[in-house]
Amino acid sequence: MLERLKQLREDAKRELEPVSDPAALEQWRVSYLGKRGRLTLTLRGVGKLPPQERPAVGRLANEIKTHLERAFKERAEELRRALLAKELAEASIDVRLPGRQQSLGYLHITTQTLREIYAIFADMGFQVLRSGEVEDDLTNFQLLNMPPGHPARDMWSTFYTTRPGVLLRSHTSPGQIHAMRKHYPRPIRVILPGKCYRYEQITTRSEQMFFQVEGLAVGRNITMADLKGVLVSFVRQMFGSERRLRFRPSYFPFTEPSAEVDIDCILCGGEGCQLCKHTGWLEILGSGMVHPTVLQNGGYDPEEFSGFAFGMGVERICMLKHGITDIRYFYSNDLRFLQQFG
Ligand code: 2NL
Repeated sequence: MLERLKQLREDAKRELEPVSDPAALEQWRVSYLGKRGRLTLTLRGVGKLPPQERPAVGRLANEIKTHLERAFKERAEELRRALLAKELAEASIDVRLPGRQQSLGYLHITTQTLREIYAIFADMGFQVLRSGEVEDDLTNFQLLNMPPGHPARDMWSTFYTTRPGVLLRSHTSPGQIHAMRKHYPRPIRVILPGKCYRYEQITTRSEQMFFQVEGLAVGRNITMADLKGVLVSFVRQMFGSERRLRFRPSYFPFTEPSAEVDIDCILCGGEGCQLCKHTGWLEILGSGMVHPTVLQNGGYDPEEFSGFAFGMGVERICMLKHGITDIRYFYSNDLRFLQQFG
């Protein structure tokens, strides 16, 4: 029996020698150490030996078992390393190749337009001011000369929150009230950009969220000539130095008098086309002299101070400038649109 075991050990050693792949190694393991392997069967037979032979045979068999198990583990590890080395050698990285080009990000077309507007007004002494998108009824409407029930409130379909009197601002004008209350009694020259919200039918011309930029100047001896000068300068820098402007009487509750500003159509130059609906003019912003009641609500005495204000839709300005025909492109995240401005 001892001889057979020693023979088994020699056989196992010899057969393991040429094993060079995981499948052959597994086969070797099964044939010696598996359930029906040679060593396993031998160990099972120990019980049938005469009692005096059992200890020596058992000891040797266990020794061989430990030995073969260790040999198996070592060879498995050797094979794993050899395979890894082979893979590394074959799939080596060529460090001399150029890296993959990283694409740089760019600003959204709305942000680019906003920054153009800031730059033009900054040259005329206007500071950028920001205020919250959530407002109260008092600041969004009442202080802007629209008491509860005022018909002008129907110009905007406002989003109200579940908290009474708290709403999403329907225009940037409430920010101007904050500006006046903060800066009184100093003169003011600010522009106020930001998101506004209106519960409206979504069409090619209107989204429920859009950007406005409002401007406000308050001081002594400010007249409508100042309003005109500032707006003519802005429009010509934004749309070209040859632009003609038309100030058309209009109505806003917070200005008196009020005017809407048109430019001669940038497509047809005033001849009449689809863009200008054959009028020759494009409406680009609303403006006026700050209503005395609104000045007073901001803390300024209308007998001593006067001011002008204006407001424009940023996407509309951008659409006219770039010939964009549908406002829904702005925020639907279609890269085919956005990348044109990258
Ligand atoms: C438009 C017209 C406008 C104003 C906004 C304003 C603000 C204060 C006082 C007076 Cl605190 N006016 N803002 C004035 C005239 C027109 O916006 O069509 N915007 C898109």
